[in-house]
Amino acid sequence: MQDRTFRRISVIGLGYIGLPTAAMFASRKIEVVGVDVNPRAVDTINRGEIHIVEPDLDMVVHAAVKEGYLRATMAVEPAEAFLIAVPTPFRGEKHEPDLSYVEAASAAIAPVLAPGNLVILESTSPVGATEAMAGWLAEARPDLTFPQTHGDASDIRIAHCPERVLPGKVMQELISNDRVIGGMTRACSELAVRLYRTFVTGDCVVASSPRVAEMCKLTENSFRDVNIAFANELSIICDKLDVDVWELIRLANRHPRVNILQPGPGVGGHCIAVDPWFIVSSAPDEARLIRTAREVNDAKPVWVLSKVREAIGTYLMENPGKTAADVSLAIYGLTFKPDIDDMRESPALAIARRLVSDHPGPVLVVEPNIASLPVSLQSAMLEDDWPNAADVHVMLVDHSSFKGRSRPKGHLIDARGIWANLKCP
Ligand code: SAJ
Repeated sequence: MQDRTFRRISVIGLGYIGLPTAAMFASRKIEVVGVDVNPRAVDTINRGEIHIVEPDLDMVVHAAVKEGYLRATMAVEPAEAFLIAVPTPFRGEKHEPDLSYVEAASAAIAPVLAPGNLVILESTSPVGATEAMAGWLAEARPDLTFPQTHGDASDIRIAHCPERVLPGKVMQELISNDRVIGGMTRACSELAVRLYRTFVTGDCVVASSPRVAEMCKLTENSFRDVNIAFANELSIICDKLDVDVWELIRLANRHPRVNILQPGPGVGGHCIAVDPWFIVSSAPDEARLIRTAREVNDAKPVWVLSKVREAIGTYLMENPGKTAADVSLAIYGLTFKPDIDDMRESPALAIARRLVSDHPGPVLVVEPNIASLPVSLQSAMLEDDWPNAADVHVMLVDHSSFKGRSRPKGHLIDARGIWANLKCP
């Protein structure tokens, strides 16, 4: 039988996490009101369409809107549960977390809060953010009681439940991943578990506090960042020592307790390149390894660029009489990882931008997942097919459609190891 505790759920922020989550609740026949400050997003969703790219999201949103379970608006309405899924970027040289969107969302929902309501912070947040949110809500609504002062007897329940889904697989992972739920009190956690149980088949694991849940999410992404940094550093060392890093990793990974990740042109996306900074900025003297990993990964695109320049120099030495303007470049991939169209914080895009602005010769970009080049690359040529010829080839993203292609002739910088030695000796 369906749990009727939540007749209406409000999701604040209809982006990469908020919209799929809203659609998921709505697919379980619960009324969902999505709130966003972007009128274009609101209109698009109300037409049953989506403004972001994520496999299978379009049909779930379409069905939910058509059946009347999901609608979007710019004004907050009363609900039994509020999920806040707004951006939490960092700002400044010290990478301080910017909680202004969470603060604005708190200010927006505070006027409509009523006793018995549940407020969940889903955005990836620095440790202490949920308590700060509880403080902002309490300040705005002195007529209500909150868990920080009234414990399990509070009018309002508050929890942190970080999203952990992988872009590209959001619709599966939302259902099947385990959820970490950090309520401010036991009653808060129990109500939050009840909410997620409406569609989550993974375990809903209760953390002893929101702080543990906040740190848990930051730790997961930092763990991955540190491991990718290890692979990226190894690739630079191996290049110097004339060792094939992909062969090396494949061999080392045959050890039962070694599992090295893959080097690449750097770390992109809006999560792994951001979240570790929340740990670093809260413990700058202690978080030495986490900071260094960020620096190693951020420096990788610069190293790839230096290898491209080196290859152009070698080509010119081999072809006396030619100038840099005669050298054609082919760049393979712009997205932040394979088989998506998302270019946010993409190291491949950063490398391409720099090459297009600095290189005087022709630049081809092969990117099958986009229809047109971003404005910053307008002087390049977009190819969705394999180019016939180029003097220097720069492989940046291992899209499935690139694999199995024969190694292009000419100089090659293969940042993804597509054409690495695949056979074990
Ligand atoms: N990358 C490598 N080498 C690897 C693996 C990844 O260079 O071996 C690069 C990718 O090319 C990409 C970047 O790292 O540029 C990040 O890609 P990703 O697939 O590792 O992760 P995201 O950013 O798409 O999603 C991560 C996930 N976190 C973890 O796997 C610990 C996801 O579960 C989180 O929900 C998401 O961050 C988030 O929203 O925080």
